[in-house]
Amino acid sequence: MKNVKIKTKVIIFPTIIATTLTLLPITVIHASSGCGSHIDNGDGTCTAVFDNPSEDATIENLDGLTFTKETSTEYLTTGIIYFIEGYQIDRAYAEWDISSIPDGVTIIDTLFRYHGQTDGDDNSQIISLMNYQPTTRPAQDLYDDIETEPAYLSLWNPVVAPNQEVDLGTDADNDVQSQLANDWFALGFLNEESTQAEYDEIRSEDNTGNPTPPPTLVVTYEGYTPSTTMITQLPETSESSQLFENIFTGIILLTIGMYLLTILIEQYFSYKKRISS
Ligand SMILES: [Ca+2]
Ligand SMILES: [Ca+2]
Ligand SMILES: [Ca+2]
Ligand SMILES: [Ca+2]
Repeated sequence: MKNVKIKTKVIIFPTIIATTLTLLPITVIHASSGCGSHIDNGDGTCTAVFDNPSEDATIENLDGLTFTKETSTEYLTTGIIYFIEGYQIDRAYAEWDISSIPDGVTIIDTLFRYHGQTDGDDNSQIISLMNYQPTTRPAQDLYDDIETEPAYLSLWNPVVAPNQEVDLGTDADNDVQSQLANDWFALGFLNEESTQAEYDEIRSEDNTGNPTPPPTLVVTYEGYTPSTTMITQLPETSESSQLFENIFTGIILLTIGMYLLTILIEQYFSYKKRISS
Protein backbone atom coordinates (compact mmCIF):
# COMPACT_ATOMS: atom_id res chain seq x y z
CA MET A 1 0.00 0.00 0.00
CA LYS A 2 2.83 2.39 0.94
CA ASN A 3 4.47 1.49 -2.38
CA VAL A 4 1.34 2.58 -4.29
CA LYS A 5 1.33 6.00 -2.51
CA ILE A 6 4.99 6.63 -3.32
CA LYS A 7 4.46 5.67 -6.95
CA THR A 8 1.44 7.97 -7.11
CA LYS A 9 3.46 10.93 -5.75
CA VAL A 10 6.40 10.18 -8.01
CA ILE A 11 4.19 10.11 -11.10
CA ILE A 12 1.63 12.82 -10.32
CA PHE A 13 3.79 15.75 -9.18
CA PRO A 14 6.38 15.82 -11.97
CA THR A 15 3.55 15.34 -14.48
CA ILE A 16 1.55 18.25 -13.09
CA ILE A 17 4.63 20.51 -13.00
CA ALA A 18 5.69 19.58 -16.56
CA THR A 19 2.16 20.09 -17.90
CA THR A 20 1.77 23.45 -16.17
CA LEU A 21 5.10 24.67 -17.52
CA THR A 22 4.20 23.55 -21.03
CA LEU A 23 0.70 24.96 -21.18
CA LEU A 24 1.38 28.24 -19.36
CA PRO A 25 1.80 31.20 -21.71
CA ILE A 26 5.49 31.82 -22.43
CA THR A 27 6.59 35.35 -21.52
CA VAL A 28 9.49 36.74 -23.55
CA ILE A 29 11.31 39.98 -22.85
CA HIS A 30 12.27 41.78 -26.07
CA ALA A 31 14.91 44.51 -25.69
CA SER A 32 15.54 46.51 -28.88
CA SER A 33 19.16 46.78 -30.07
CA GLY A 34 21.37 49.42 -28.49
CA CYS A 35 20.61 52.31 -30.88
CA GLY A 36 17.37 51.48 -32.65
CA SER A 37 17.90 51.96 -36.41
CA HIS A 38 21.23 53.75 -35.94
CA ILE A 39 24.78 52.43 -35.56
CA ASP A 40 25.63 51.14 -32.08
CA ASN A 41 29.26 52.18 -31.47
CA GLY A 42 29.48 49.78 -28.52
CA ASP A 43 30.65 52.53 -26.11
CA GLY A 44 27.24 53.88 -25.13
CA THR A 45 27.06 56.18 -28.16
CA CYS A 46 25.04 55.86 -31.36
CA THR A 47 25.69 57.27 -34.84
CA ALA A 48 22.96 58.34 -37.25
CA VAL A 49 23.96 58.58 -40.93
CA PHE A 50 21.60 60.71 -43.01
CA ASP A 51 22.62 60.14 -46.63
CA ASN A 52 19.27 61.00 -48.16
CA PRO A 53 18.68 64.76 -47.94
CA SER A 54 15.03 65.89 -47.92
CA GLU A 55 16.28 68.44 -50.43
CA ASP A 56 19.64 69.60 -51.74
CA ALA A 57 20.05 72.20 -54.43
CA THR A 58 22.06 74.96 -55.99
CA ILE A 59 20.34 78.35 -55.90
CA GLU A 60 21.19 80.12 -59.16
CA ASN A 61 21.16 83.91 -59.20
CA LEU A 62 21.04 85.05 -62.83
CA ASP A 63 22.25 88.66 -63.19
CA GLY A 64 20.71 89.50 -59.80
CA LEU A 65 17.28 89.22 -61.42
CA THR A 66 16.06 85.66 -61.01
CA PHE A 67 16.71 83.19 -58.22
CA THR A 68 16.03 79.50 -58.83
CA LYS A 69 16.42 76.39 -56.68
CA GLU A 70 17.94 73.85 -59.06
CA THR A 71 17.12 70.69 -57.10
CA SER A 72 17.96 68.27 -59.92
CA THR A 73 21.45 69.53 -60.73
CA GLU A 74 24.30 67.04 -60.62
CA TYR A 75 26.44 69.19 -58.30
CA LEU A 76 25.94 71.61 -55.43
CA THR A 77 27.86 74.61 -56.76
CA THR A 78 29.08 77.68 -54.85
CA GLY A 79 30.72 80.61 -56.61
CA ILE A 80 30.47 82.71 -59.73
CA ILE A 81 30.27 81.85 -63.40
CA TYR A 82 30.51 84.49 -66.15
CA PHE A 83 28.88 84.24 -69.54
CA ILE A 84 29.21 86.59 -72.53
CA GLU A 85 25.70 87.83 -71.85
CA GLY A 86 25.90 88.03 -68.07
CA TYR A 87 26.78 86.13 -64.87
CA GLN A 88 25.46 83.54 -62.47
CA ILE A 89 26.20 83.36 -58.74
CA ASP A 90 25.57 80.00 -57.10
CA ARG A 91 24.92 79.21 -53.45
CA ALA A 92 23.79 75.82 -52.20
CA TYR A 93 22.09 74.05 -49.32
CA ALA A 94 21.12 70.62 -48.05
CA GLU A 95 18.41 69.70 -45.54
CA TRP A 96 17.93 66.39 -43.74
CA ASP A 97 15.11 64.80 -41.75
CA ILE A 98 16.61 63.99 -38.33
CA SER A 99 13.37 62.76 -36.71
CA SER A 100 14.85 59.29 -36.13
CA ILE A 101 17.14 60.69 -33.40
CA PRO A 102 15.21 60.54 -30.09
CA ASP A 103 14.57 64.01 -28.60
CA GLY A 104 16.03 63.20 -25.18
CA VAL A 105 19.59 62.29 -26.27
CA THR A 106 22.76 64.40 -26.08
CA ILE A 107 24.48 65.29 -29.37
CA ILE A 108 28.24 64.83 -29.10
CA ASP A 109 29.49 65.11 -32.72
CA THR A 110 28.26 66.41 -36.08
CA LEU A 111 30.08 65.72 -39.34
CA PHE A 112 29.44 66.49 -42.98
CA ARG A 113 30.38 63.70 -45.41
CA TYR A 114 30.55 64.43 -49.16
CA HIS A 115 32.06 63.69 -52.53
CA GLY A 116 34.17 66.67 -53.66
CA GLN A 117 34.07 67.44 -57.38
CA THR A 118 35.81 70.80 -57.94
CA ASP A 119 37.91 73.08 -55.74
CA GLY A 120 38.40 76.52 -57.28
CA ASP A 121 40.87 79.06 -55.85
CA ASP A 122 38.27 80.91 -53.81
CA ASN A 123 37.32 79.65 -50.36
CA SER A 124 33.89 78.39 -49.42
CA GLN A 125 32.01 78.44 -46.13
CA ILE A 126 29.60 75.99 -44.53
CA ILE A 127 26.73 77.98 -43.06
CA SER A 128 24.29 77.39 -40.19
CA LEU A 129 20.68 77.57 -41.43
CA MET A 130 18.72 77.49 -38.21
CA ASN A 131 16.20 80.28 -38.62
CA TYR A 132 14.34 79.21 -41.75
CA GLN A 133 13.72 75.74 -43.08
CA PRO A 134 15.21 75.61 -46.63
CA THR A 135 12.52 73.32 -48.10
CA THR A 136 9.82 75.90 -47.28
CA ARG A 137 11.91 79.03 -47.92
CA PRO A 138 11.57 81.00 -51.20
CA ALA A 139 14.73 80.83 -53.37
CA GLN A 140 15.79 84.49 -53.05
CA ASP A 141 15.23 84.60 -49.26
CA LEU A 142 17.24 81.42 -48.81
CA TYR A 143 19.97 82.79 -51.10
CA ASP A 144 20.21 85.82 -48.77
CA ASP A 145 20.09 83.64 -45.61
CA ILE A 146 23.15 81.74 -46.84
CA GLU A 147 25.11 85.01 -46.89
CA THR A 148 23.79 86.52 -43.64
CA GLU A 149 23.60 83.51 -41.29
CA PRO A 150 26.68 82.48 -39.22
CA ALA A 151 29.23 79.99 -40.53
CA TYR A 152 30.20 76.69 -38.93
CA LEU A 153 33.34 76.71 -41.09
CA SER A 154 34.43 80.03 -42.55
CA LEU A 155 37.41 78.82 -44.59
CA TRP A 156 36.47 75.55 -46.20
CA ASN A 157 37.51 73.96 -49.48
CA PRO A 158 36.11 70.63 -50.62
CA VAL A 159 38.63 67.83 -50.99
CA VAL A 160 38.20 66.54 -54.55
CA ALA A 161 37.63 62.87 -53.78
CA PRO A 162 34.80 60.58 -52.66
CA ASN A 163 33.95 59.89 -49.02
CA GLN A 164 35.37 63.06 -47.50
CA GLU A 165 34.38 64.14 -44.02
CA VAL A 166 34.58 67.41 -42.13
CA ASP A 167 33.77 68.11 -38.46
CA LEU A 168 31.24 70.96 -38.20
CA GLY A 169 32.25 71.85 -34.63
CA THR A 170 30.43 72.33 -31.34
CA ASP A 171 28.11 75.08 -32.65
CA ALA A 172 26.68 72.50 -35.05
CA ASP A 173 26.38 69.96 -32.21
CA ASN A 174 24.37 72.51 -30.21
CA ASP A 175 22.21 73.37 -33.23
CA VAL A 176 21.41 69.73 -33.99
CA GLN A 177 20.54 69.36 -30.30
CA SER A 178 18.01 72.19 -30.44
CA GLN A 179 16.64 70.96 -33.80
CA LEU A 180 15.70 67.53 -32.40
CA ALA A 181 12.28 68.93 -31.51
CA ASN A 182 11.83 70.32 -35.04
CA ASP A 183 13.07 67.15 -36.80
CA TRP A 184 15.19 68.87 -39.46
CA PHE A 185 18.72 70.20 -39.84
CA ALA A 186 20.28 72.09 -42.76
CA LEU A 187 23.57 73.45 -44.07
CA GLY A 188 24.25 76.30 -46.49
CA PHE A 189 27.27 76.56 -48.80
CA LEU A 190 28.73 79.93 -49.73
CA ASN A 191 31.76 80.98 -51.82
CA GLU A 192 33.84 84.17 -51.73
CA GLU A 193 32.28 85.07 -55.07
CA SER A 194 35.24 87.09 -56.33
CA THR A 195 35.16 88.89 -59.65
CA GLN A 196 36.78 86.04 -61.53
CA ALA A 197 34.96 82.87 -62.48
CA GLU A 198 35.58 80.62 -59.48
CA TYR A 199 33.54 77.92 -57.89
CA ASP A 200 33.59 74.85 -55.62
CA GLU A 201 31.42 71.82 -56.24
CA ILE A 202 30.30 68.74 -54.33
CA ARG A 203 28.17 65.99 -55.81
CA SER A 204 24.47 66.28 -55.11
CA GLU A 205 22.03 63.48 -54.30
CA ASP A 206 20.96 63.59 -57.96
CA ASN A 207 24.36 62.57 -59.31
CA THR A 208 23.97 59.47 -61.43
CA GLY A 209 27.74 58.81 -61.77
CA ASN A 210 29.60 57.59 -58.72
CA PRO A 211 27.90 59.57 -55.96
CA THR A 212 29.85 58.29 -52.98
CA PRO A 213 28.40 59.62 -50.86
CA PRO A 214 25.63 62.13 -51.55
CA PRO A 215 25.65 65.11 -49.12
CA THR A 216 25.47 63.26 -45.81
CA LEU A 217 24.95 64.40 -42.23
CA VAL A 218 26.57 62.15 -39.62
CA VAL A 219 25.44 62.68 -36.01
CA THR A 220 26.79 60.88 -32.95
CA TYR A 221 24.83 61.02 -29.71
CA GLU A 222 24.63 59.44 -26.26
CA GLY A 223 21.94 58.88 -23.68
CA TYR A 224 19.76 56.57 -25.73
CA THR A 225 17.51 54.36 -23.59
CA PRO A 226 16.51 51.18 -25.41
CA SER A 227 12.85 50.36 -24.92
CA THR A 228 12.02 47.02 -23.30
CA THR A 229 8.79 45.30 -24.24
CA MET A 230 7.14 42.38 -22.45
CA ILE A 231 5.40 40.12 -24.93
CA THR A 232 3.21 37.27 -23.74
CA GLN A 233 3.09 34.50 -26.30
CA LEU A 234 0.75 31.54 -26.32
CA PRO A 235 2.42 28.35 -27.52
CA GLU A 236 2.16 28.10 -31.30
CA THR A 237 -0.53 25.80 -32.63
CA SER A 238 1.71 24.20 -35.19
CA GLU A 239 1.39 20.47 -35.89
CA SER A 240 4.28 19.57 -33.59
CA SER A 241 2.97 21.68 -30.67
CA GLN A 242 -0.50 20.18 -31.26
CA LEU A 243 1.07 16.73 -30.94
CA PHE A 244 2.72 17.73 -27.66
CA GLU A 245 -0.58 19.12 -26.39
CA ASN A 246 -2.29 15.83 -27.19
CA ILE A 247 0.47 13.86 -25.44
CA PHE A 248 0.23 16.04 -22.33
CA THR A 249 -3.55 15.88 -22.30
CA GLY A 250 -3.18 12.08 -22.47
CA ILE A 251 -0.72 12.13 -19.57
CA ILE A 252 -3.07 14.31 -17.49
CA LEU A 253 -6.05 12.00 -18.13
CA LEU A 254 -3.89 8.94 -17.39
CA THR A 255 -2.62 10.56 -14.18
CA ILE A 256 -6.15 11.40 -13.02
CA GLY A 257 -7.23 7.85 -13.87
CA MET A 258 -4.32 6.38 -11.91
CA TYR A 259 -5.05 8.68 -8.99
CA LEU A 260 -8.70 7.60 -8.87
CA LEU A 261 -7.67 3.96 -9.21
CA THR A 262 -5.24 4.40 -6.30
CA ILE A 263 -8.02 5.83 -4.13
CA LEU A 264 -10.29 2.91 -5.08
CA ILE A 265 -7.56 0.38 -4.21
CA GLU A 266 -6.93 2.17 -0.90
CA GLN A 267 -10.68 2.15 -0.12
CA TYR A 268 -10.89 -1.54 -1.06
CA PHE A 269 -8.00 -2.55 1.22
CA SER A 270 -9.25 -0.48 4.17
CA TYR A 271 -12.76 -1.92 3.66
CA LYS A 272 -11.31 -5.44 3.57
CA LYS A 273 -9.27 -4.69 6.73
CA ARG A 274 -12.35 -3.40 8.55
CA ILE A 275 -14.30 -6.53 7.57
CA SER A 276 -11.55 -8.89 8.73
CA SER A 277 -10.97 -7.11 12.06
CA1 LIG B 1 19.34 67.74 -55.41
CA1 LIG C 1 32.94 67.57 -33.56
CA1 LIG D 1 37.88 76.56 -53.16
CA1 LIG E 1 12.30 64.95 -32.85
